[in-house]
Amino acid sequence: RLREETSSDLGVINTSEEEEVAIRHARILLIDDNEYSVDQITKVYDEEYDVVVERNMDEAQALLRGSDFDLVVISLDAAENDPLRLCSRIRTFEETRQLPILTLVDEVDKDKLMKGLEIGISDYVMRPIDINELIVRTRTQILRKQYQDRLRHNYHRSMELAVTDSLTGLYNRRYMTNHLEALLQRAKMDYKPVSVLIMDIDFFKNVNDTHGHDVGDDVIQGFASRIGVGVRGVDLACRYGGEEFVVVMPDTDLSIASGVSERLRRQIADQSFKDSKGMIELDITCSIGVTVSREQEDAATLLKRADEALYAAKRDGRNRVVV
Ligand code: GH3
Ligand code: MG
Ligand code: MG
Ligand code: MG
Repeated sequence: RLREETSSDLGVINTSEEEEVAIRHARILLIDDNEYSVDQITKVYDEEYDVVVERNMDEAQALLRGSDFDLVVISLDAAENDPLRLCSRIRTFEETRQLPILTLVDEVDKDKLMKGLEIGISDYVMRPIDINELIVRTRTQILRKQYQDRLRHNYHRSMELAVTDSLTGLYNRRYMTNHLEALLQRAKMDYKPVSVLIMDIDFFKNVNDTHGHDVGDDVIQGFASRIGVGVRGVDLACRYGGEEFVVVMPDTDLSIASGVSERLRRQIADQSFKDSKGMIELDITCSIGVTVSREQEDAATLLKRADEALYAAKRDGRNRVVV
């Protein structure tokens, strides 16, 4: 009950059934050079997990950095190698820092255990191994790891949602405005032109009215991905409103920006759009207003001037770029 409440507070939806499925697919790396114990452990693990056995510490380290394990089980009394050094490396490297480490340690080797705990091993099982204890401690570590993965995933997802538009995957208006504001601040110190273009699909209401809102959405998505392909990595494309888009181009003067605008306009006009079912083919055009920053200007003023240019492009007959 307590666990359930904690989970839902954090926005994590999980049923115990889902957890069971996840745990059964867990991947374990077992690092041990004692054949008897490898045998004993893999017999137990094989029923529930994907187990990879490695006897050599350097090989193990390479394996860990290259693939996605849920748990590493390390024997601290591996004879020829230095298991504690491996533990410490696992804790040092970014890719493996979060990986749980379960150690197997001889009852008489309290020293090694203490060092391991200092390095940050997650748990241990004493030799001679009590199988039931091994099963429970293994399971607990895997559940914790998978729970943390879900939290991390949800965190990244919510960060992404805060800055992007869900239909197109482009940045949202607020993020673009902040970004533009920051670029203009920088431009105050060492003057570099920032160009901005606003695009609006021509007669888009007709698309919705004739084919429905879903087809309209498909066109918006297709339109957005053509913008994404058409601009440089340093340029920032955003969905500004319904079927309006803004591209912010740092260190770009007006002649380059109008060139980019003209290329985008043609990329839209020259190739027809299809709906997601592939049933409908539509010829779409757009109008573009483009402008460049002036000294001491804020984002709102710059965007307003681009919008006025867009309005002029509409008034002059659409499917055109106005500077
Ligand atoms: P114009 O050439 O003057 O731009 O004509 P237009 O018909 O495109 O007019 P306007 O840009 O003012 O209107 C855009 C329409 O886009 C209005 C709205 O119903 C529709 N729209 C806005 N957001 C969405 C959306 O997310 N999905 C769909 N399908 N339609 C949208
Ligand atoms: Mg309009
Ligand atoms: Mg429009
Ligand atoms: Mg519009």
